[in-house]
Amino acid sequence: MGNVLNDLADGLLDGSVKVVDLTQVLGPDTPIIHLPEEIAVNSPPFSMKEISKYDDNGPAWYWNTITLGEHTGTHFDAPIHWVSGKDYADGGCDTLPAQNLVGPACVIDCSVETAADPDYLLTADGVKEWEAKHGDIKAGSWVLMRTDWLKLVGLENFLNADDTGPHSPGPTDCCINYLIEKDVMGWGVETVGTDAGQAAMFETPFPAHSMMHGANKYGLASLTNLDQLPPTGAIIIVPPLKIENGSGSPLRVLAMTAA
Ligand code: 23J
Ligand code: MN
Repeated sequence: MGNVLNDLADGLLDGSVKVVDLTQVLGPDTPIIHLPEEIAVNSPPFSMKEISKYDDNGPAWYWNTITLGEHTGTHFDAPIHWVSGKDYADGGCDTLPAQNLVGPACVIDCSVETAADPDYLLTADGVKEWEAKHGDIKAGSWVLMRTDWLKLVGLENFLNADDTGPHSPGPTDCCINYLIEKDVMGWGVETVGTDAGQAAMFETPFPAHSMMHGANKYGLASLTNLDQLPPTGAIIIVPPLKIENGSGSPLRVLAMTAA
């Protein structure tokens, strides 16, 4: 135990521990969730305005002002994002415990199912099947749903919406209930939000949001490159910006894996 960080340091230096970037590029083309205008105000897209670029506005420096919603691109959902989690004193971006922001990842590969059906839903039985192969999910783990979504549909079709609404994969309410029973730390996906595209119409609407945040647990959305992670063994690092009373934040998500 005393040598665990020394071993990690050696692994990082000799390349036997690989760092994988699970983050999408954040820019004007970053897909944003679109909510029905009758029920909700939508988030603005990302935008960037130059302050100076080694010019009259700042001779030796380049910097920009950015405008974006908290839930833009690869981002973290804090418990206070949802009404069910609003009263957790440690449920905001500035109050959640740092210890919760680095941990093991269980990666459930749903890429084949999603390629066959963009509305694919991972069930509790699907999670149990994964556990039968890869071992029980430990309390405090992050559970990540691999769908290869960006590779499958591209940035232009990321929301995959038609006149029946968005079509993208996600969890069932029973799946989320099972993960809460397992006392996971959080739930991450490669789609625009932690719930399926059709989740507004579920019997329990938005289960990943309502139930996970109701249990003081976290979400990660618009992850990418989950195909580069093993089913178990990776460690993810997921600290949101320390926004005062923040409901979530874009972040850089890094994973450490054995090369
Ligand atoms: C607000 C309302 C509904 C949803 C969302 C945000 C997200 O997906 C999000 O980014 O948290 S479903
Ligand atoms: Mn969000």
